[in-house]
Amino acid sequence: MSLTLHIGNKRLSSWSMRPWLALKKAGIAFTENVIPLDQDDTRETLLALSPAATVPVLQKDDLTIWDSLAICEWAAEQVPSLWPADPVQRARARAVTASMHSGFGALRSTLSMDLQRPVGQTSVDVACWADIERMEALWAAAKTGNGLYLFGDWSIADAFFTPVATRFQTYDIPLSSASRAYVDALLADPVYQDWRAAALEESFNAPFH
Ligand SMILES: N[C@@H](CCC(=O)N[C@@H](CS)C(=O)NCC(=O)O)C(=O)O
Repeated sequence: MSLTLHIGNKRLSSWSMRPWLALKKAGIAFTENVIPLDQDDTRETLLALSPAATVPVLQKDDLTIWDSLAICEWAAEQVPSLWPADPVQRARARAVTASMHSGFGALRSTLSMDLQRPVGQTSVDVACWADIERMEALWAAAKTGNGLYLFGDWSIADAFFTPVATRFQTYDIPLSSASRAYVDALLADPVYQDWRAAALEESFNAPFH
């Protein structure tokens, strides 16, 4: 049955990127539909898909799933290796993912994702610096083993932090060497590189983002 992932502008929509990466990594075939944000008809289009009126939205037959984390959980039901196999590591991966999903508001609003923005610093207030420090502490506490990713093989946790990696790069945020290595690994990933290449090609005007 056909599966469609509705997403926002690849340049800007960090929430859309997360399930897109997870579905690609899982090898789940889907059609993508980009809904340009901030257009006159954007809200109407989003409301026709779900009451949340946000992207991402996954549609499969009569099933509609909105919310990035819910979509990733659906994908992990099809392909369990999207989470670590070990139950303790899986619980930890879910905890850090949930922390990202529900928090880090200062970081998200100050360092908004913009894959077309030239690299360069911006003014960062105390709340945002606190989030950056908390993010690095979270990564350090979560890191398991010597691999590139947080929990050994790539997992949904890494999907949730890939947009953060783009922000740290775009805004030239100074990081510990361990955080820098993690950021570099996420940004070198070929699946993320596919997303980025499409983002660089976009020409939508999104005045409120
Ligand atoms: N908690 C939601 C947040 C989704 C969200 O806020 N998406 C933004 C785009 S990144 C959106 O659709 N905003 C509506 C709009 O801009 O009209 C999720 O995880 O999917």
